[in-house]
Parts: sequence; structure tokens; C-alpha cells
Amino acid sequence: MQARFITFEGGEGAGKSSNLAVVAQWLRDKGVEVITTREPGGTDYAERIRELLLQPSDEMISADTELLLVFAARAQHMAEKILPALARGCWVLSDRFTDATYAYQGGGRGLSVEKIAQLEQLVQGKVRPDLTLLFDIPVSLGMERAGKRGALDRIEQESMTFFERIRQCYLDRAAAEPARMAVLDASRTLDAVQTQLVECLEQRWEQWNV
Ligand code: T5A
Repeated sequence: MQARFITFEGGEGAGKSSNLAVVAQWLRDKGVEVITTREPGGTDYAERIRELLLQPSDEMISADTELLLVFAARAQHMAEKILPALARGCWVLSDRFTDATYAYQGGGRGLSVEKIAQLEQLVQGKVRPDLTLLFDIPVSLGMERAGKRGALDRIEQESMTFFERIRQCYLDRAAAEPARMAVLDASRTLDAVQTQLVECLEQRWEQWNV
């Protein structure tokens, strides 16, 4: 079977990382070779860009700077990790990808869809995820879960309205692209979320095997 590219999206503390591990195991049990990765980051160089993006800073970081850093990290991630893995038949699971840019830099920071789409084309060409799992959670619950981890990073320090716009942008994208994006109710217990997740995977697995 052709290697697939699956991305995990959602607001802060939605449970992406916890559920990515479940999907990786589910696929490995099916005999599929899988790598897991994340954005921003995924390679040594891109992880250095991640630090620049997420470290709290007294200096104003412009929205365009943030956007270009996100795509600089993504260009490295694509070239060094994602494309070589897919080419050798290995599935790639990424904790966030370009939907996060539309949601955070577009919905959150107010940058235009056109500007983001231009960079998406430049960096990714035709590469898009085969499946995007959107873990949808009310902002306050997600922040409560994320907050238990300790100090907030530069983006997590933004306002509730910023994160409300992000949530709405994700939901709008999922509504516009239902064949690619599956929405999961991440406010439920971890077991309940994983039940939804496995149902979704079983359905996709059948489609991909035809
Ligand atoms: N960013 C990223 C951009 O601005 N633009 C971009 O283009 C990209 C790619 C990255 C930051 O960068 C920004 C977005 C982000 O601000 P990140 O590490 O991906 O940072 O971001 P976070 O969303 O902050 O990651 P989190 O670790 O907070 O969230 P997860 O992975 O969604 O959640 P997870 O699995 O770590 O769970 C959080 C806690 O909740 C518990 C877990 O055990 C954990 O303690 N939990 C649950 N508890 C109860 N019930 C459930 N169903 C639970 N699910 C998880």
C-alpha cells in the first residue's frame, strides 16, 4: 500500500501528542512502517527554529516573521524527513502541519489565506496530508490541560480570543475539506476519544486498501 501522510491538529492541550502514539501503534499492529514527528521541528535544524518561535520574548515578533519561520522549519522538515520517508514507503505521522499555520498565523494573527497559500505552494508543491485528525476542544478546557505542564510558551501566552479564532479557523477548514479532515470531540475522556479515533482509522484503512 502507498505510504500515507497523517497530521494531527487542534488547539493547545487538545490531546494530539497522546493520540498520535495510539495511531502509530494501531498502524504498526497492521504491519505498517511508521515515523512520528512534529512541527514546528522534526529535525535538529527545524527544532532550533522551534525554539526561536516558542521562547517567550520581550521583543515584538511580527506576524510575517512568525509565518516565515514556520515555513523555514517546514522546508527543512519536508526535505530532510517527510519526503524521504514517504519515498521509501514509510508512513509519516506529524503532530501539526500546515493547517496549524492557517489556524494560528491566519486565524490567530490575521494573516491572509492567500499569503499562506503562496508559501504552502513554494515549500510543499503538491504535497498535502492524506488525512488530518482535528482534535476539537473548547479553548478553556484545552488551556486547563496544557497549563498543567508548567510554564506557558510564547504562543500559549496569547489571549482567549486569539485561541477562539484558531478553533473556528480549524473547524471552518474541516467543514470545507471533509474528505481530508476528520473532527474528533477531544473534550471527552481519553478512552472515548480513542474509540472515535479507531473508528475513523478503520474506515480510512478500508478506503486506502481498495
Ligand atoms: N504553531 C505550530 C504555529 O503557530 N504555526 C504552525 O504552523 C505550527 C506547526 C506548537 C506551537 O506552535 C504553534 C502552535 C503551538 O502553539 P505544540 O507542542 O504542538 O506547540 O503545541 P501544543 O498544542 O501546545 O501541544 P500540547 O502538548 O499542549 O497539546 P497536545 O499535544 O494537543 O496535548 P497532549 O496530548 O500533550 O495532552 C495535554 C494534556 O492533557 C491530557 C494529557 O495527558 C496531557 O497531560 N489529556 C487528556 N486529559 C483528559 N482527557 C483527555 N481526553 C485528554 N487528552 C489529553
